[in-house]
Amino acid sequence: MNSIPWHILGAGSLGSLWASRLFRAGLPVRVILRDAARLEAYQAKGGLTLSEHGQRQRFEVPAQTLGDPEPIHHLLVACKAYDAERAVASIAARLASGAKVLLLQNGLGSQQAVADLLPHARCIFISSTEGAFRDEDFSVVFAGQGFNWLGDGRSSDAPDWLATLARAGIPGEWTPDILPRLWRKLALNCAINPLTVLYDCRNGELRHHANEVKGLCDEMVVVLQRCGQSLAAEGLHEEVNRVITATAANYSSMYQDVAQGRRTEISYLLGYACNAAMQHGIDAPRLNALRQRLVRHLASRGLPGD
Ligand code: NAD
Ligand code: KPL
Repeated sequence: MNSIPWHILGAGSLGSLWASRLFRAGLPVRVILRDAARLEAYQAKGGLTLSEHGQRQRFEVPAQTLGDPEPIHHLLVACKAYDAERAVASIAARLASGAKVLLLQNGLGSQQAVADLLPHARCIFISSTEGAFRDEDFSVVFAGQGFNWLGDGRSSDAPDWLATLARAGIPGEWTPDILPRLWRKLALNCAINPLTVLYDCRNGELRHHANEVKGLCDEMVVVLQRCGQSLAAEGLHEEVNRVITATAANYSSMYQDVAQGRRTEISYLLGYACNAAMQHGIDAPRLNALRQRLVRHLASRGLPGD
């Protein structure tokens, strides 16, 4: 099992963090890059750089392009949600039958799209609270300790390769309840992230918008319950307030995306919640109004509303 390479699709923040840790543990790893130009840029850098606890370390992780013929047995998809399906489609022919495909995307929607594309693979969803950002091309800063919940929504037994992740220092645990976890994180993100963008503020400043936060949580709870996600709905407002307090000094991930002129994952977060409400015939005026305000705000910054 340990001689089977881990292919990492998407050499951005989380992809580089995972690739560096697996490689450092002596496991075979390949980074998959878009094309020959990206491969050349990667080789010029001499590999991936990981900054952790103030120390920078370079790892000469082997890299290849999407078109490389090597079969893939273990794939980690570390693209943004809006890129995942297209990126996976471009390497689908390389996946061995029964391949494990780990999906790191935030929100919901992209995982199902990838799973539908790969009926012969075993797709595993991950809900990650680890934090990383790129300080330069192929260089990542490990900014926040966190945890990874993994599951496929079907089996309750942890796969044997999970121990490999632990050996590489990647904190994680198998859960039969991965969908409730993904929904819960989506709900937290819906109640916090768009407001931080619209009010141009850190998470903690949302304490001054308590009624608006409560109204969004109340609607989210109804959406979650109607989607069969009562577990994810339990005590949502209290947890949102706890997260606002615990991360008061932080800027939300969506805030950071917008501030840096990057496309957001709105369609897989607030957009997904609004669509789910519509499909269940739920009137969700606050969530829908928030989505419209956010889309207008993004357009004013020249960013896509999907
Ligand atoms: P990122 O933008 O830093 O990295 C994505 C990488 O994928 C980029 O390098 C991009 O060039 C590459 N990519 C896109 N399409 C590709 C293709 N067709 N072929 C090859 N490479 C391709 O993104 P990230 O911050 O690492 O986030 C990845 C996912 O993890 C997102 O859904 C995000 O919400 C989630 N997440 C991120 C963090 C974090 O701290 N960064 C934490 C939790 C969850
Ligand atoms: O996950 C987050 C994010 O910024 O994306 C938190 C901190 C929970 C805020 O929603």
